[in-house]
Amino acid sequence: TTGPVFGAVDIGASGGRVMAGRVVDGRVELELVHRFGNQLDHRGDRLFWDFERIHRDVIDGLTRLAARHDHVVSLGIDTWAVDYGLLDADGALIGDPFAYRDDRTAAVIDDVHGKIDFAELYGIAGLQFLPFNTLYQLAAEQRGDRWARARTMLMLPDLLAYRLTGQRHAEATNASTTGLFDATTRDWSPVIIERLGLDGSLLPKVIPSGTVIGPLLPDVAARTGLPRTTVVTAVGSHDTASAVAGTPLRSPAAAYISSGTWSLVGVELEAPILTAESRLANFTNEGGVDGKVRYLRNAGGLWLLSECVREWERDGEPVDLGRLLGEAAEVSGPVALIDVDAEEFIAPDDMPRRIAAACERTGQPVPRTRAEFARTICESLATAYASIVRQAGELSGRSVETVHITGGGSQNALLCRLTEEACGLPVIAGPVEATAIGNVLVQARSHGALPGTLADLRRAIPR
Ligand code: ADP
Ligand code: LRH
Repeated sequence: TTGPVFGAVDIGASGGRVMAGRVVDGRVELELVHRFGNQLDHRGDRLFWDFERIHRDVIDGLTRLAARHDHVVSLGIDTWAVDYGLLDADGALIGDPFAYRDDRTAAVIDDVHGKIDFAELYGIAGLQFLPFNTLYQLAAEQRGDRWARARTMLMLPDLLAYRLTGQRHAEATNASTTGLFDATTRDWSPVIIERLGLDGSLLPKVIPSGTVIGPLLPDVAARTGLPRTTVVTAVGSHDTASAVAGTPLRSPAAAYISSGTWSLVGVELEAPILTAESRLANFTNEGGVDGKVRYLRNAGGLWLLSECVREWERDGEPVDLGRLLGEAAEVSGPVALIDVDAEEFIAPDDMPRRIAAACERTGQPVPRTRAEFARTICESLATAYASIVRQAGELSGRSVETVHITGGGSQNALLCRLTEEACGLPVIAGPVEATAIGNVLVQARSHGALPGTLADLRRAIPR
């Protein structure tokens, strides 16, 4: 091929991909180069990510990318938020990163709020309460055995970038999910850091998305076959930041739903909303590409379904998701609704039983067939989507007119239809790969292949 190629490494909780992106006639074209599974690693009572496995998959993907394309100019990396690795004084990773579904933070949340109460935290960081936000995870680390050796904290995309380039930075969109970040100044919050008794030197310098981090380390270039001149460019390294950048929002009246393991539902703003009303609605102000604010709610997502499927497949045949959803669409009669946000659904394992128990407890018909479970999940997600879209409009003073669904959930026709009905607004489905597209858009602009503002970039999103 000719023309610059941008490699997008996009890793979600349920799987990762390495894609080759190019700009052809002003539009991004994506080619899947490598896809790999991702899953929680249970070790005793604890949940981890097997970082070396993820790293190997990234290297494999980059090796395939190099075999297919000569002109790889840049790489961008995004992953899910909130999780991190700790480096020791020699720059070595101290053990595997904990996975955010690990419940060890339950013991420290009150303690954290005793040092800085939630209202004050919200006024600075503007984050919705989630028990796994990085600040609670670090508070648990402070009681653990790795803390004494920890010198640097790197969020997962920054940790991968460090492995590829040797450079340590904190990309802003993902730093904004830690709870240690000031949503207004867009830098680490000295107040929160001090109150939590953290050493500020743990946190690397913040850089905005679009910044060139540096060239590949010579051994990474040699191992993958990528040119020594290939650089890593910071993208919206929080996957949801890239997903929102890669959503064809045409006006302030457009809301988005990034629907995957989680559902991220909201609107894009110019400035954070840090009011008590917003706090009580548990809306988050995460940092977006180009200084935008992703004003959204993190709600439960297709994890509910993928965990049911995992359970059913455990001692049976593989489940055909398309067929299951087709049968779910045919279910007639009353359908039970669950609270997709309930903390009881955060942990892995035994999901059908937990869903059935929630239906029983609330006096609703208990799903019996797999199709009924799938229907309950899709109806419950659609109901949550509609209520959050409405709230996002109210809290931000916008009248929402259209709703975009991106990510894996945009392939779920039942979910899209139910969402349209529940919102009473037109739903535009896709792109499925909004995240990888957003990743490529930011790189392409940094390297002169696309011009201008975020609105300009969005015109390059494939139809
Ligand atoms: P993440 O980035 O959080 O890992 P994805 O955006 O890749 O998640 O979405 C994964 C989810 O998308 C799956 O759990 C599944 O429910 C849904 N999905 C993926 N492919 C399809 C499909 N062909 N039809 C319906 N749903 C799908
Ligand atoms: C989606 C996501 C979401 C976070 C969650 C931990 O992949 O990054 O934005 O809230 O994972």
